[in-house]
Amino acid sequence: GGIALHTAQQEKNSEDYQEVYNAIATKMREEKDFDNNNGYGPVLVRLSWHVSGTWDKRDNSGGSFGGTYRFKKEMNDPLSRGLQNGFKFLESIDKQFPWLSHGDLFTLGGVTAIQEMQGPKIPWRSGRVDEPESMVPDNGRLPEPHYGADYVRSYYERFNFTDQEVVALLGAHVLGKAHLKNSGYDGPWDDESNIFSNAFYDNLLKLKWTPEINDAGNKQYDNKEKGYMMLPTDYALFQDPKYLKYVKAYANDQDLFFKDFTKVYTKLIENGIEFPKENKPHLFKTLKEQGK
Ligand code: ZEM
Repeated sequence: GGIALHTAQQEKNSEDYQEVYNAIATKMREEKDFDNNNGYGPVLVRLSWHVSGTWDKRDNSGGSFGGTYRFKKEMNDPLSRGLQNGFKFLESIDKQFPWLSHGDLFTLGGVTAIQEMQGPKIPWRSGRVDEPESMVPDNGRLPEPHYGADYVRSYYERFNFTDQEVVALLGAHVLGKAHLKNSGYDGPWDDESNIFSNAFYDNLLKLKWTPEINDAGNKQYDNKEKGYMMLPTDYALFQDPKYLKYVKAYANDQDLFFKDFTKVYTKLIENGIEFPKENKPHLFKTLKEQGK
């Protein structure tokens, strides 16, 4: 993490960033058949989370600031398998906008993907600055899917996230799917895997989940009828009464979910960064809102 410096990028305004947004959104549209028609939205959201999820509050190391995911050690973290697809997708955007830092590119990718998949508006600030390879955090800072509520709660302690914030953030697991080859888990969380909604909570609450051992030998929770799955860390939100309270609230109220998700996701992608006061958040229009 660090303090945003005065760079050439500092001269850019909302219109410049809207242009980057539009380039990402247009490319998403052009390549919408990726991963069995999920498109690149889900993998871009996961990428924005993994580049931010290395942050450690104790020494303000890691996080989205330095854009260090671009270096091999971070990119090859076994827990980030599959995210190289998101990185490759963003390479042409990186070339088109050479003034944009990598941390800003990765986080703006997530914001664009969420909004284009009908999610909430995420106010986004620029100002991350590329840091050198020596700043790449060691692997091991991302969470594993195999465990229950105690693990999830203590993991997110590192970000100071409350139970409510953890439940709100994990609603992103309505998007995309688990790929056996990437993670040793298999299947989608919903059939509308490229629409951002509160369906994750609804499915978790209302469907019947059966623990099963998958083809990689990992325990996951399956709903045979729909063909959906839950990771052990997802199912933990149903098992733990303190988490369950928020699962119910978000299943009942999509506006509340959108509001709380926006807050915690913004916190996630800004963790450890001191933005200069003049760096006001930008609010982007979707392609649709622009009539494009
Ligand atoms: Zn995920 N996630 N995640 N996640 N995630 C997967 C996929 C996706 C965990 C996890 O182990 C996994 C958050 C938190 C946590 C997304 C977004 C966010 C997969 C499947 C696993 C195993 C990967 C694969 O096989 O390709 C764990 C343990 C988490 C915390 C406890 C948070 C927070 C997210 C965003 C805010 C998304 C969008 C996907 C789908 C990716 C895709 O390629 O379809």
